[in-house]
Amino acid sequence: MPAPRVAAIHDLSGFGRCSLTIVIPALSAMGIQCCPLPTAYLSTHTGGFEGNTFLDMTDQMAPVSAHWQSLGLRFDAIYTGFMGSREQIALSGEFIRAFRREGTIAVVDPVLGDHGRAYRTCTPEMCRGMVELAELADVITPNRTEAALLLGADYGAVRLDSEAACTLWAERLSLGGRRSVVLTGASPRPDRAGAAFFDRATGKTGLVCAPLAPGQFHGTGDLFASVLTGALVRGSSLPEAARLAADFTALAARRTAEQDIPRREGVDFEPLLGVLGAMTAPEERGGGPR
Ligand code: PXL
Repeated sequence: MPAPRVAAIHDLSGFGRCSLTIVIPALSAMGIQCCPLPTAYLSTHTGGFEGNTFLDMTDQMAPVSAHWQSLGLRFDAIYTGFMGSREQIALSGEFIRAFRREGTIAVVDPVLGDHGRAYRTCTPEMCRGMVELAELADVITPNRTEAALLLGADYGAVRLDSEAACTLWAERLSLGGRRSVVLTGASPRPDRAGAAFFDRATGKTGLVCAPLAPGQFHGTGDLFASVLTGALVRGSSLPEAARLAADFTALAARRTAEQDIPRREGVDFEPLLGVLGAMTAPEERGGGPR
């Protein structure tokens, strides 16, 4: 049975752990072939490092897509993340339209900001573009800041401090039930962290939580969305996938908190990749003809 295959449209940041340096190892550990389409190469991510380089790779995106189409490649999922420009967001939308088939899962992680603020690279125009890209998604994985930006809501209004509030915001992000939502940063109790979900397949909402690790680490959002994507591709339901993503992200955050490393170096997850493989459910859907 061939490994399931995911096209991953994210940036490659050399140091600091985020996007492809998390997406590729996490999906590989889950037994999934990851085909990266890098949107940009940066020396480091933009959170906590000054003077990072930024090589824009927008002009590669359409030729890569055309080549993959000429090869007749099929993907079980298309998974998008951090975007470097408005044009990249539009090209990612074209990629989804070109490669989407029956059963393809489009996961859009609308990477726009954190802690109530848009990332310094993210312009209002890019936010508008991300709203449009997210309309093509089967599943979106915003954090609280991104939820506010997607909905045009005030950050302070998006309160995730009770189960009812968390699931209400998840449902509000579903475009009237047309897409599934996994909203991270849910904190129904001060000692718990997790995600609220709206599952398009069942119309149900719910919450998955794990013990809160001390501190917050760069890349945990990318790790969560990668594990969620991997589990969905392997046939898990949305609640099961959210559960695995919450559990593994909490484990990685706990391990990171135990290490004496600067916060900007990100989530210290690599020694846990074997554990992620062991936690991953056996493939239910099978590879089959793509
Ligand atoms: O983790 C999100 C992310 C991805 N890629 C780059 C980033 C960030 C967050 O800061 O800077 C380049």
